[in-house]
Amino acid sequence: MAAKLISTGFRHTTLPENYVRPISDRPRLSEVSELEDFPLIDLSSTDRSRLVQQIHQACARFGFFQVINHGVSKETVDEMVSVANEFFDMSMEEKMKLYSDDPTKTTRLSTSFNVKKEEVNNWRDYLRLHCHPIHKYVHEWPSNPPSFKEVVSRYSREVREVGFRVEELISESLGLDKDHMKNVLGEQGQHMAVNYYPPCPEPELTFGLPAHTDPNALTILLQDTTVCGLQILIDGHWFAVNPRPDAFVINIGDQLQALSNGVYKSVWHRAITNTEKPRLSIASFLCPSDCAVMSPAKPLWEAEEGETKPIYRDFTYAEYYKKFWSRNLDQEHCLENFLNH
Ligand SMILES: O=C(O)CCC(=O)C(=O)O
Repeated sequence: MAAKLISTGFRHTTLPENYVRPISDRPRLSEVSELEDFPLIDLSSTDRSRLVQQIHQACARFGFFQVINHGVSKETVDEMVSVANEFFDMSMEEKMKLYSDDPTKTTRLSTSFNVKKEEVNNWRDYLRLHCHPIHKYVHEWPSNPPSFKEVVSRYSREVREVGFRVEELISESLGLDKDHMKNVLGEQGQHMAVNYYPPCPEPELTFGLPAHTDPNALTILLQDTTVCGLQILIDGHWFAVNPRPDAFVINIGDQLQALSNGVYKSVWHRAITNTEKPRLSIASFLCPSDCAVMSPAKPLWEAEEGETKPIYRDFTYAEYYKKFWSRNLDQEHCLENFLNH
């Protein structure tokens, strides 16, 4: 069923039928808990070994953590949020110029997740942009609001640096050379999803985004500071990750799970909706270069007693990405298709 943009400003009083999930597949919001011990990592710390240890614990246990003092200025973050809100506030006519449901397009405004594949739609519109190398894509980006290109370029450059610093810490935390991940991932691509979840008349019946893992290497998420919505699955239970204004939420994607030979987890997460307020989130995805070969780091499996091969077979990121988008979002963990048999 072809879904349409929902960032129209129109307040629905009931949920349109194509968004209603079967009873077995609903958010069950009353069963979600607060996450008390969600890791908070201060990137300005000069105690490197403690930072590395904190990263290790967070990635092995949660696959998710928050970073503060990350180096992206408050001004840049605030301007990014403003420009994103202004974008979704534009007229339908203006927004439809960018609409596409073709996942191979490098700049597109779309809705739900993958409307060509899914049976039930999700209560989300999203602007998807490729951000690196910027000069290759910036001409495709929206020209309105007028400051869009300048603000998004600055934001994505600064976020990229945060990602690289975290990748170094991740490498070290696995006992690898600090440049290991950067070297394996090659010239990393960078995509952005600006997610907009309008108020939803019946949040118990649908998702903003259903449970999924991220197909890339590392995700850096800027959450709306006032509206909750992100939830992560830990030991079979859903927990809310409530926003902290000065923090990014960072999570391990499928590729870092593969490269760490499963030591670090690419954890299921989802976005839920609410009746009151629109919610904005901005996800920046660092992606391996298409031809980078994802090969679990040797020291992580060779050291295991009796292990003669890694959990995952070698694959290129291009192969993985194609597989990911050929599926529906909430199927099995995509990495299960790449196990070493
Ligand atoms: O909106 C959120 O908090 C989650 C976004 C997300 O998971 C995604 O864009 O892949």
